[in-house]
Amino acid sequence: MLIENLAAVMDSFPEIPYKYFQETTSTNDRALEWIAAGCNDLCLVMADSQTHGRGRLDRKWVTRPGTALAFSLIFNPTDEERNHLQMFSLLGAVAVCQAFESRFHLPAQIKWPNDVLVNRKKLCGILSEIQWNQDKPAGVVVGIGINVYEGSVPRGETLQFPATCVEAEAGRRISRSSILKTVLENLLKWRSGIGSNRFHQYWLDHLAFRGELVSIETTGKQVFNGLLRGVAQDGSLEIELDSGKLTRFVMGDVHLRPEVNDA
Ligand code: BT5
Repeated sequence: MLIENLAAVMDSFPEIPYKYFQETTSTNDRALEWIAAGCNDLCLVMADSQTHGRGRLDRKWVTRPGTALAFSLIFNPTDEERNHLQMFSLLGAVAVCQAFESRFHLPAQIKWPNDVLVNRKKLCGILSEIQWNQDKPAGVVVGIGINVYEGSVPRGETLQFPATCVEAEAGRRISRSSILKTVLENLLKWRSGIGSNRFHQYWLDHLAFRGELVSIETTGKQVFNGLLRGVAQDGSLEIELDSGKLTRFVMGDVHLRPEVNDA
């Protein structure tokens, strides 16, 4: 199924050439190939469904036909942006969060590092990847998956975190095309603010679980418990460990500790 009104949406962004796939392995795969073949700043790959959608650490991301948004926007980073490439995935989270909050009036929050939650359930995941040309970044891909309609939330799979979709949270159907349009507008709008105080403040103000007791599992499978204090300007997560020591994490998965938060 073609995303409803896709051509009309993309007419609003004449500067963004795009490729649309009914089904593909992963829009990030197609985007990385497009960079390798040569493409300009701001090119978009979209798919109705993905057979090998992926999350961080090669985890699986499910995109069911006719229900969700899966797209990857390619950035050709400027010299200035090359200094903070890791911030591009945060750009995606800020753009999606603001789309849901301002345009669709949903209480969206950002779960570090880059999930978007509504009512504490995951509605969007973001995977940013870089295509290198020798030691220079040839392009950055910001891949965004959003559960839109009923049926988009994976069933019968073990999810790492409770999940939801826009239709369930809004209590009405909001079209994929209007979400896509608002997110693209926000991505373009926030790009120049990457790394700025305003960007950092938005991120802090919308940080899920701030001031709550959490555990963080690092990529080395070590688990740390503490109070989630905030995020630093460079995007690292600040946790006051149970020992009292304020520690910054650059990678990992955060979970609430209901057993202590509910106590
Ligand atoms: C993410 O990883 O959440 C990043 C997902 C990025 C998906 C987009 S879609 C467009 C582009 N093309 C791609 O191939 N990827 C990007 P992570 O934080 O590692 O979370 C992955 C975990 O989310 C999985 O292990 C599942 O538990 C869960 N999950 C999978 N599909 C889901 C869905 N549709 N909704 C909610 N949770 C899901």
